Amino acid sequence: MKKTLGIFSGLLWCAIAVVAQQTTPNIIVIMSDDHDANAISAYNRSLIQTPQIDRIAQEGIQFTRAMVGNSLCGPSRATFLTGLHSNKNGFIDNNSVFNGGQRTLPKLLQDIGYQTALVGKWHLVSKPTGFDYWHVLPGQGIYYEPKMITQNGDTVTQHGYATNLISEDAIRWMREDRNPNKPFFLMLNHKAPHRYFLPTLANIQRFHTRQFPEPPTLYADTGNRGSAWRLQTMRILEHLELASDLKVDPAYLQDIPELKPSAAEEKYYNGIMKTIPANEREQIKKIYAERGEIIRKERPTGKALLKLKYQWYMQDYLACVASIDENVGKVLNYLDSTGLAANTLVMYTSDQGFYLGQNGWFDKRWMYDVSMKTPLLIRWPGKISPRTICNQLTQNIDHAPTLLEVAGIPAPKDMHGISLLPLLTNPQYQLPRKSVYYHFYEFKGAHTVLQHIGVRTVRYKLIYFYTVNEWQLYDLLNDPEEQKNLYNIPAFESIQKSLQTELIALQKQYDDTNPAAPVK
Ligand code: SGN
Ligand code: CA
Repeated sequence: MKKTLGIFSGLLWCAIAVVAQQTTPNIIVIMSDDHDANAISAYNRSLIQTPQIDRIAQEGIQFTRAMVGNSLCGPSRATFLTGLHSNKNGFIDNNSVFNGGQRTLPKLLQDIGYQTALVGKWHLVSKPTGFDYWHVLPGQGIYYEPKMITQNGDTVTQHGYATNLISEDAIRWMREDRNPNKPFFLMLNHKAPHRYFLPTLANIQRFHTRQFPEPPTLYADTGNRGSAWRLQTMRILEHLELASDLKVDPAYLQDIPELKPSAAEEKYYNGIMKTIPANEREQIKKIYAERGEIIRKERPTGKALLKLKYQWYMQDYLACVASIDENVGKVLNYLDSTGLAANTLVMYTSDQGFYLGQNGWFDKRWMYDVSMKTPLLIRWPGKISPRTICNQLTQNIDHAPTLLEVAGIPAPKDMHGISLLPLLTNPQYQLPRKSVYYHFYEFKGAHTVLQHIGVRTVRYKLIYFYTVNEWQLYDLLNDPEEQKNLYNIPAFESIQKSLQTELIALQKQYDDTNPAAPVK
């Protein structure tokens, strides 16, 4: 009798194990680089249609207040992997090296039986750890004929266009290499639409004749808003380069002293053009020659030049986004055609937001919503109701805890984020959070945005540029563009005080001792 019971309980455990295995969801995270939410039609229909990315929103949940804690590539990715703000995971700016020995999301998933894979942008300098398979771009990577680092340390040139290659490699891995008896976690990280925006021929053909609405602050005067605004170098007019960024052949610019590209820029232009396959290169150059002809004919300066540069920037950036959208479609179709879709959570996000002309800028870094906000869409059939919209404050520290709970294990208590799992299955659920914290460190280097910390609630934002002792306070309800600094305006005194108290509390909570003393 005892023996029979033993066999019976053994069988029962096997059965439970099989069911558990079948129901443990696969997880795919598609993370693009510098993809602003306004360039996704689920968020804003005025710039581009992205029907494939929109499918994730239509069949799942769309977050409208998804924030990052440090709006820069490496720091954002390090936070994604660790569930920790930069001060605790150690990757504070793009000059950092990721400590791959630390606890990460993929390692914790491996521990519970997941097979893990990473394809595309990595940008954390040290070799990836915690992934059973990885195949990554060195540094920023390039669009055409990108080099990729393989797991045995070789750097191999791939033939084709990075956005396609990365998706195709991810699909190949799912089809050929993964163990079908294990759940999987796949990170599919695009280089696009990061600078220097280089679209496919088909997509620049679609976009080069389009004109896009100008943001109301495109021509704003940015010289009179304090030290940080004065010191930034992210103006489309002066810092977005005609030859390298906008592919105007340097031959058109040689005779115009104020527009003549530097030797480095010219070299970069020649280098990227060479990467495009010869048969497409001539057609692409022909399209870009239109820009050169306009420059030669009109010799635009000031506002007229900014007007042109903005349109050309949008054409190229959005054409790069169009390739991402096509490739999201390929991944979703693969999941549908194999039946994997039913048990696979798909997340679409970016490493941060991106300026698309607001304040006359490109790039990110600031705690202003344009760059602090990132797109976040999640589809999980049978668990998340279609067309769910969430306006609650979330942050990229939440991703690791959320995905661990999705996989069935509690998040470690010392992760900074909060699991969004209860919210995914019940949109009425209120997250236990009234504010999010921000700390940007990288002043030296590209775009020179001063270091700052701050706190954002649903309604207000307080920012402290601590190296120059300057504060800003915004009412996001009445001033969503963050144009009117309310700091030290008597009517906002009590709000200011309570946000300062909240900022100190967050510094303590996350043990962020830089600046060493809590502010004020
Ligand atoms: C490079 C870019 C910058 C960009 C940073 C960080 N310049 O330095 O424009 O802000 O990367 O981007 S480039 O001339 O090399 O393109 S991030 O997304 O990797 O953080
Ligand atoms: Ca980025």
